[in-house]
This record gives sequence, C-alpha cells and structure tokens, in this order.
Amino acid sequence: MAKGVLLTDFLESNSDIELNKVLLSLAEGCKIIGRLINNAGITNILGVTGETNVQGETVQKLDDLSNKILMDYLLASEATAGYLSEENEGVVTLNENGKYIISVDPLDGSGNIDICAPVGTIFNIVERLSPVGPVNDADFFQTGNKTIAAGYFIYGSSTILILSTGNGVNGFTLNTENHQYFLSHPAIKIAERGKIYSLNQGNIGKFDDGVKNFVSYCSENDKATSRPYSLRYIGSMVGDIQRTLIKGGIFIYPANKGGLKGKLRLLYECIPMSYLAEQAGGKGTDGTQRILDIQPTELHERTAIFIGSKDLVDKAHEFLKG
Ligand code: P6P
Repeated sequence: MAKGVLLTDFLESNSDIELNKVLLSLAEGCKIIGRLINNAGITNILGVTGETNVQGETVQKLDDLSNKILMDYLLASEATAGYLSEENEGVVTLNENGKYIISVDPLDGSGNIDICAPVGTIFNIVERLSPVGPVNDADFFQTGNKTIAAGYFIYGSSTILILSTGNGVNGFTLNTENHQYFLSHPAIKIAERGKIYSLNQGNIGKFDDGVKNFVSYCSENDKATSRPYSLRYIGSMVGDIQRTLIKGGIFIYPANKGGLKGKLRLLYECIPMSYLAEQAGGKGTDGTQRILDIQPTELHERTAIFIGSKDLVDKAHEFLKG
C-alpha cells in the first residue's frame, strides 16, 4: 500500500470488524499516552507512585496512568473480552461478549522517561478460548502461533505504531498536526545480514559461555564478515527492537548462567516482538526454540530472547550449542 494511507483506511482492507475495533481503540488510547509522555516534565507526572507491581518493580506514575487509559479505551471498543497487563496481577474481564483478548505492556521501558529515551506500549491479540462471560487465565495460555495481531507504539522522536495482522509488518506515524496515523513504513523487512548486536554488556559475567563467545565473535576484527559489529543498547525493548527492525542486527536478553528464564516477559513482550520479527523475515527464539512455539503456563512468566536478523540469530545458536 502507498505511503500516506491512513491507518483507518488501511484497516478497511482487513474485513475483521471486531479486530479493527480493538486496534483503533488502542490507537486512540496511545495518542493520549504519547501526549502525557511528551508533557511529563511539565505536568509533574514523572517519577514513581511509591508502589511496586506484580513483578516487584517500582511503578512509574505513567505506568499506572497508561494501564488505566488502555483499559478504558479497550472497554469502550466493546470487542475486547479480556486484558492482561504487566501492571495487573490477574486477568481483567472487559466485554463479556468480546471476541478477542489482549496482553499488554502498557509502558515498556518507563524507567527511561526521565532521560527522554524511547518508551512504548507493546500488545498481543488472540481470540478468547472460553465462549462468553468472564475470561480466565487459560484464555491467555496460548502460544504465539495463535497471535491474530501484534505490535507496539513507540514514543520516541515520533510516535509510530508498528503493526502486523499476519500479512507482514507496517509502520504508521502519528501526525501531531491532525492526530491521524499515516502509513510511513510500508512492508518492513529485517535485513537478512545484521551488523549490530544489542545486549546489556554489563551483565556479561552472569551469562553462559555460549553468550560470551557470541559477543566475542561480534567484537572480533574480520573484514570479510564486516566485523567488529556495532554494539547498541538503549535499555528500552521497544527502542532496541525498532532499531533491529529498521537497521537489522540482533537483540539479546539471555537467562543468567544456569537459569532458564531471562528478564523479559513471554506473553506481552517476547511473543509480540517475535511475531513482528518473523513477519518481517527475521527470527525470535529463546536460544533453542521459536518463542512462538513456547506454551505459556503462567501469566507473567519470563523467557530468554534472541531476536532479529536470521544470520545473527543462527550464528548465536551455533555458539549456544557450544
Ligand atoms: P536491563 C525495561 O526495564 C525492560 O523491561 C526492557 O524494556 C528492556 O529491554 C530491559 O528491561 C532492560 O533491562 O536489565 O538491561 O536494564
């Protein structure tokens, strides 16, 4: 589709009215979140609420606000049956007759707001399993292969919706003059060969030897394979994934030595990002299997993640196998 097409027009080509209602209510809610973030320094909503969330993490005021805005807008969509959020301990029923359920990280990377680094809203949408009425945990325990739509809103130098409904990945930039989303990044494809690696190098001592050896490989001098690669790490998943989608490379958040799980959450961070990566021609794994094949068993479970250009994910796997 041609650049400049409105998100609303783009979605008209998708005949699923119920899904469009969910996506458009998200898009409206995230306009509000983006404006709150842009004005955070003025309106005294920076900083923390003094509470900790189910993850045991300090809740930023904007985390809380974003979570409430999304629940309100998704409730108004009348098509969203259930809501799972990093900020809520359990699942929330919104519209008992809704067709879809949504897993959300309302404001990923919020600790970066104070330094004006990119933050974002990440979402994954599947059909509910239970017929009607209140949703339950089991509705959310679906692999990423069941994803109907996934994406994120990145609040950075622009507000951009990166979206896939199963036919590739497209980016829609929010025009701050008329508050409409315009198709600005049609048919995003991750470069097959990446030259950027992204991980928190400070934790290298905690990681298995396979990860350390892959990082050494990335930083070795070898003209024939354009090494050393560049190390880029924002510390905000949406920012690191946005760069990976647009410029290629690999983003890694591994498990610590001897552990199985990394820091990032499966249902509302790693599944949506891996869905996007695969739709854009890349890969997303936990170091051994596709993220989209992992069967969730807990709402807030975590996983290791290796995501990005095919060649670098495959190369990382070579080192992980030892
Ligand atoms: P670390 C932000 O807190 C976050 O959840 C992700 O957005 C980001 O990729 C990761 O944690 C950064 O974690 O341990 O490197 O600060």
